[in-house]
Order: sequence, then structure tokens, then C-alpha cells
Amino acid sequence: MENADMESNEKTDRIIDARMKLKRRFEEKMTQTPSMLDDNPRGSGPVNRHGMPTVPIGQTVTAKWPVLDLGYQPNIPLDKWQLNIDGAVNHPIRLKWDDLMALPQVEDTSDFHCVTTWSRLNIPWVGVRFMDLAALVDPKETATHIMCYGYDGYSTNVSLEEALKPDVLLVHTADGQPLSLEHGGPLRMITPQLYAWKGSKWIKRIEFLTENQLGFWEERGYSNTAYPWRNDRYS
Ligand SMILES: Nc1nc2c(c(=O)[nH]1)N[C@H]1C(S)=C(S)[C@@H](COP(=O)(O)O)O[C@H]1N2
Ligand SMILES: [Mo]
Repeated sequence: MENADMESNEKTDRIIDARMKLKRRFEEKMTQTPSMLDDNPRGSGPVNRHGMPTVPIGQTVTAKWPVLDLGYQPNIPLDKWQLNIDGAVNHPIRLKWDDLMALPQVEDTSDFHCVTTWSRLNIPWVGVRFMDLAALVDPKETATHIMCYGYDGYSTNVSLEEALKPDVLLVHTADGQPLSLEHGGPLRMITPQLYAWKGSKWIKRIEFLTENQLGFWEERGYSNTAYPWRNDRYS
């Protein structure tokens, strides 16, 4: 076998190992998250693949895709773009665009629920699983949360038991098109089982934390947990 192949096999093995370890470590905690715990998630419409009513309580479905930001949309050319993943991890990494595209690419269709009461359903995404990025950096035993930072100065915190769910992606493609600048292109995170503010647009850094910290909106009164089927909007 070529040296490069051997190296890449070792890397793949390391990632698979780390992924299994993470699964085992967070399985129990994940069953305690509202989406898996609640017998009667609140909302209307047919049951979705997570067992929740399609439209969470207090939400209205929109065909349009509104834009929410802090009044500034940072435009990062792909050759300058990078994503740092660091904090309480064994292998901090800095990904350039080509590194990101070389990782396993996942297609998934999911819903988007904004706390300001609109929901956009069935958005087809392409991107990389947060779980796979976490496996790459191998979180320390003490890691419990992440803080995600955007190029616009935004931040938002997510617990690892939520972030490691398989539909949490870092996406570069939506509706079959490169993710537009206004929606967080070139890369944003999505958290389909939480309100959409938990997904940072223009993501530039993911910091693993050993205790919970509040992000931009969480400091301003939005819920720490942000679970749409409990109408869990404010703290
Ligand atoms: N970097 C960054 N990410 C962000 C925001 C922001 O202002 N900056 N707004 C959040 C909020 S409140 C929502 S509802 C969604 C909106 O995403 P959209 O503009 O693509 O609809 O992005 C979230 N992620
Ligand atoms: Mo929002």
C-alpha cells in the first residue's frame, strides 16, 4: 500500500473510532433531550421523522425564506475562508475550503424553525455532519457544549447531546444551489430539532467548552435550550 493510502486509512480509522466513542458517551444524555423524552410534543400537522408534529406550536409555515442577521453580512472569499475547531479537544484543526470538501458529504432534507414564528419546511441541504467534525478533533472527556462563532461576530451555544444528532450539519448547499451569502454562505450550521438561531451563519470557529456558556441571543434572553415543540423561546 502507498504511504499516503496508509495515512488516510489510519485517519479514517481514527475518525470511526472517535465517532463510536462519542456515540457511546452521549447516547444516554441524548435520550434525555426533549425530542426523545417528550410523550406529547406540541404542534400540528403530520408526524415528522423525529416523531414530532411537523409544525411546532406557535409557528406558521412560509414558502419564502426570510433573512435574519445582525445588520452585516460578511463576504468571505473561498480562498480566504477557514474554520477553526478548538477548545477542549485532543486534535484542534483549521480547515480550509478544500479540506472541508474532502470530508464525507451528506445530503439531508429538514425543516427550519425561526423563533420569530416562521417555519420553512423540507429544505434540501448538502454539507458535513457536525458529528464527523467532532470525531476529527476528538473532544476531551470534559467537553459538554460548543460555542459557534460567525464571521459577523455572532455566537451561539449548543449542548453536545443536541449538536451530535445526525441531522446537525454544516451546510454549503441549499435548494440545490451554493448557500447564498444572505443565508450564511459559504458555510453555516443547521440544527433542525432546535430553533434556527442555534445554527450560526458564516461559521468561522467552533469552540468545545467544558461548561455551558451563553451566546449572543442567549445572553439577551433567548432560551438556552431552544426546543420548538415546547414553545421554549425565552429564558
Ligand atoms: N452568524 C449569524 N448566524 C445567525 C444569525 C446571525 O445574525 N448571525 N441569526 C440567527 C437567527 S436568529 C436565525 S432565525 C437564523 C436565520 O437564518 P436565515 O437568515 O438564513 O433565515 O440564523 C441564525 N444564525
Ligand atoms: Mo431567529
